[in-house]
Amino acid sequence: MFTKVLVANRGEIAVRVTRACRELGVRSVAIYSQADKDSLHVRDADEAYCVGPGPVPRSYLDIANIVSTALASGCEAVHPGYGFLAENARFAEICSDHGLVFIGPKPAVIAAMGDKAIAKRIMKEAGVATIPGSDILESARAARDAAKKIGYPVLLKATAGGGGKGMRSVERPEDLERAYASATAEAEASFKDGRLYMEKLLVRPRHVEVQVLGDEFSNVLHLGERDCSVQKPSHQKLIEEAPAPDLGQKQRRALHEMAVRACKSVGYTNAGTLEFLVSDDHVYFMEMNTRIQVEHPVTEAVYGVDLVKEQIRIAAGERLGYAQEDLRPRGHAIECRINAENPRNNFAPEAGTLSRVAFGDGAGIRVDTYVASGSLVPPYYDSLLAKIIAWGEDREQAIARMLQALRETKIEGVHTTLGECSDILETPEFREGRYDIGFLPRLLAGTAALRQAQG
Ligand code: MV4
Repeated sequence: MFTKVLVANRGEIAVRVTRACRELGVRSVAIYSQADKDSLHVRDADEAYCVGPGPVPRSYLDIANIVSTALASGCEAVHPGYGFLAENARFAEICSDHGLVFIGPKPAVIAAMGDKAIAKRIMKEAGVATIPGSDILESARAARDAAKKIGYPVLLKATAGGGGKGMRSVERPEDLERAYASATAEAEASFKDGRLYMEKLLVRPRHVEVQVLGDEFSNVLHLGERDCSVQKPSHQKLIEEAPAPDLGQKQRRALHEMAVRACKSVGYTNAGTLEFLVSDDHVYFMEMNTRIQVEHPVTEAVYGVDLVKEQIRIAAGERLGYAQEDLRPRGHAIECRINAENPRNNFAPEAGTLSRVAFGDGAGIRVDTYVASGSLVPPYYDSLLAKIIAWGEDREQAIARMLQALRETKIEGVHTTLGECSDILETPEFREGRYDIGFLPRLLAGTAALRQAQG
């Protein structure tokens, strides 16, 4: 095992990784920006070093500074968390060039999965179901031919994309040229890569993803699925749960089997997530994320596995200590993301001082956070303040425990998503587990219209 690990992140995930290090008897080194100097992730670590000013490119993305800090402080490995440098193949490569273990998959695998069109091609060749569509499109004219073959409606996607940037749905041939132009322009502006590919547009799909772990000895295990269909119009997830409600045993098995097969075919190591869309009883591979995800705690709650500790053990060259049949899910878990943002203003992020922070607790409740009363929320970073995770023997108990924990939680100083999370959990669609990716946008449009009508 390592003796010292640098945590190349901030916020709740830096706190989470630092805890995993401590539990493994590994010393942790925090990095922080000047804006984060009083943050909890700094106080929790054994050592902490400032790597630059608040703006992300000058601190948490400053590769030279971070690698130098890891080397100067005597670290053997770097945990990237999620976001920032977590899926930067060049960063992983530079770490390894300097004798540092990057806690994640191999740089070539990160790079391949980062290109959505390449990832899809690899998965298709591995026998994983993919959404009917085209390869990379060379021109608007190629797009027209592809759409004719696929059949309208179609969806243009950016190969460098993810998160919906550079994505356009097209209902009719006469709309294609304009959609192609605006999608490629947006992709070019966002990623400096305007390449697009096309897919059949799925109607009201659900977003279901599978957690995997692979060690350095070609062992790959899955830890079931999560439903992450509750997303804001901006494609940001708000509520996730495990297992996915309303999924047949046949589809569930197909998802798990495809995820493991996909990982074996690319030589996947460490923790990863395969995203699928589920529509009309069909499951299709969409993207693979080569990092630990925000919503990993719902899987931990149901499987009784510490995924971050597993990441560190795998990177240190240890074998997975159990087989697939040893992993048995138990009960149900739900996560609510508590963000510092104003739901009445398009979820605009808010910065400020938190005059009061108190989280609900009780049986089955876990809170992952980096804030407490008096904490400062800087303006430069992701708005996630805390994740509340509720576990129950069944879905109904998990929902009831979550609602109670949300009611008990008090955050003053900024607007938050606490109220929206409660509202969603109270809807019949959520309670019945019958929701798709359009659920939250429809709900928000409905409440906005209602408020307008009431003046
Ligand atoms: C789709 C789709 C429907 N059909 N692909 C959105 C983000 C990007 N990573 C993929 N996305 C989608 N791809 C086909 N062929 C619908 C979406 C989509 C979506 C997917 C998952 C979660 C939320 C979503 C919200 C809107 C659209």
